[in-house]
Amino acid sequence: MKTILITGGAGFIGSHVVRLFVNKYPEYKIVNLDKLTYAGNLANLKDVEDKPNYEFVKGDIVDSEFIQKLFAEKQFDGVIHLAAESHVDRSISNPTEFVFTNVIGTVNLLNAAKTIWKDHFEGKKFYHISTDEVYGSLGEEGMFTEETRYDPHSPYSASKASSDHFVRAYLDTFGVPTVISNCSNNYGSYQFPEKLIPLFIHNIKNNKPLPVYGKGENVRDWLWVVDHARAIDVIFHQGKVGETYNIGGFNEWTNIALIKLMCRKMDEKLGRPAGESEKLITYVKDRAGHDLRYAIDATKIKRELGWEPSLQFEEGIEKTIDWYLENEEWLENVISGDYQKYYEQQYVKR
Ligand code: NAD
Ligand code: TDX
Repeated sequence: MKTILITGGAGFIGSHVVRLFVNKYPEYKIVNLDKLTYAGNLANLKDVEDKPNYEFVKGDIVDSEFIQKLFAEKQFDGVIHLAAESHVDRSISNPTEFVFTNVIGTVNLLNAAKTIWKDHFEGKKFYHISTDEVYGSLGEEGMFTEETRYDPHSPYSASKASSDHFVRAYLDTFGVPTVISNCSNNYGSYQFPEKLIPLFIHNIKNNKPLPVYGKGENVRDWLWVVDHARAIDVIFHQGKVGETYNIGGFNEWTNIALIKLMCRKMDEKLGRPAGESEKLITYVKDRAGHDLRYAIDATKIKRELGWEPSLQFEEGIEKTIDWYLENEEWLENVISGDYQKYYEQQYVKR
């Protein structure tokens, strides 16, 4: 039986990855390590928490001693590292936290893998999940490929770029078998409502202003989170050590076009007159250093590993809006912080 560590499994993308691996690979033991920051929510994993091949460990990747002990105890065969501070706006108000978790936390995991696996790297894999934001910002033309030079602008993307460099350095210097993927913006269920799509769904529903940064002309390439989890599965199993794979949806939207689409769909779903929700759009001060455009060229992963997105965006956004409308309690609990109590009920009192 293989033991796989997934870090950040209580977060948005991590919970989809844990769910996929626990259900698809009963022969693996999946250990989910998460600090349960404001963004970590064990209620995201209620449907798998009682499975025999799943274990949750609460812990901080910044605590190097704890990480070394955990690796010694569990003897992981593979690592899928998603734990991170992930919100650009928070990185602007508190950059240091991003250095601790995203850079030092990643280096702590690399050190532990290097120590435990020593020179017996065969069959082992350290898979680091990164973002398209490390490549910087595009003008109107072109796409990010795996060869695009790193050019991060926000403290978030600078910390992710730094962690990517450490991951490559540990392969080149110590032989730790690493692989990296850089993905575009994800959307779907269980995303913390500080990010554009769940925040705006919540605000539209509650007739609250929709704060559009700048002119809303920034472009993002959106991918359904379940398709990202599928890509992670493919790369973990078939990706070549030392390689980087870009993952994206070939699905570019200006923020304002996306917001208007959400408004139209929600008018229909909430039985409002056409055009009603758009009145909530409020242009606010732009994000500092706001990258204009991201677009991922995901041809390498399709060519080499056969992965491509499974869901069209119009269908995906529809499903996503329905999920947040149907899971009002999840959203309210996340917002009120009640989900912290969930952890105590589930684990501390057991
Ligand atoms: P998220 O913020 O929803 O979840 C992050 C998780 O990491 C949370 O469960 C949190 O509790 C945990 N965590 C944070 N600090 C920790 C620490 N010190 N020790 C242990 N656990 C800690 O993030 P997400 O959107 O799911 O992103 C997951 C990963 O994917 C990140 O590495 C992010 O950079 C990357 N990524 C995200 C997107 C996106 O659109 N969301 C796109 C590309 C790449
Ligand atoms: O209130 C808002 N108003 C607004 O106009 C918010 C929260 C966002 N925006 C804009 C900023 C971006 O151009 O919408 C776009 C998307 O914003 P976010 O949801 O904050 O995502 P982004 O900054 O693009 O980063 C996301 O994708 C890449 C994730 O948060 C990162 O973790 C990932 O690496």
